[in-house]
Amino acid sequence: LLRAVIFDVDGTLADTEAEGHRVAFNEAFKTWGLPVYWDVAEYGRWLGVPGGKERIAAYWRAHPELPPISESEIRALHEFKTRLYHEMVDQGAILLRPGIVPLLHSLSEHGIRVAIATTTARPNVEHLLEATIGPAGTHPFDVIVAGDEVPQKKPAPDVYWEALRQLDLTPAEAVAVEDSEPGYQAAVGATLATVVVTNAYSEGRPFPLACRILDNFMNARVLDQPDHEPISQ
Ligand code: XBP
Ligand code: MG
Repeated sequence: LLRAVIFDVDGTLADTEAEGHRVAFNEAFKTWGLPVYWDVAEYGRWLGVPGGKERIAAYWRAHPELPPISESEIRALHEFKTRLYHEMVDQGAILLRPGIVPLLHSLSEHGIRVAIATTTARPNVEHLLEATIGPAGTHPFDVIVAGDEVPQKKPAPDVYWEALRQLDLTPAEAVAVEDSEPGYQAAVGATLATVVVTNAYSEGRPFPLACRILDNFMNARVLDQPDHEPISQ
């Protein structure tokens, strides 16, 4: 029986990347006098590296001509980027994807719990939920697990295993909702039935093990079928 739906955040609950994280990274690079600018297409290529600090490190490794950057500088740069991202989110620059709020209501009407398994840091999720749903305590998510709280970020399945542990459920009792290749790999790796809801970055990519591929949440609703296809268009 389906007992919970575990959502990814970036790209799934909200389109946070192109006009959110990307803009904050670029602003941070500029403020620090670093000669790096990620346009939408370039950023899309680096989204294959999940995790902001990991993404910066991978980019620097691929560009030896850049001034060297230490691990502690990456941490500080990323903290600065995170503050800029929070300001953007707090100002209402990022909205939930259309259809998410009715879907959350529909799940709760069916007694299905909702959780979050994300690569990004917990405060990013809290700022986003506060700006879009309401102050702490008003959002419906029972369990939130963030990337820095598990040994390995996506595409490793750790964040999904930890969400299941905190929900006290088996993989057969939950469904994951993801938007990207690393997220899909993490969810499938945790043996979860996985619905992929694509966005501009993942549209048209193959997700052979997904139980459903949608391109938006507009007509997503709960079917609560035992065959693991609870969300349908
Ligand atoms: C999201 C990410 C994150 C964000 C930036 O992946 O990979 O790194 O791009 O957030 P997913 P941070 O949607 O699979 O969770 O800078 O906080 O890492
Ligand atoms: Mg995502």
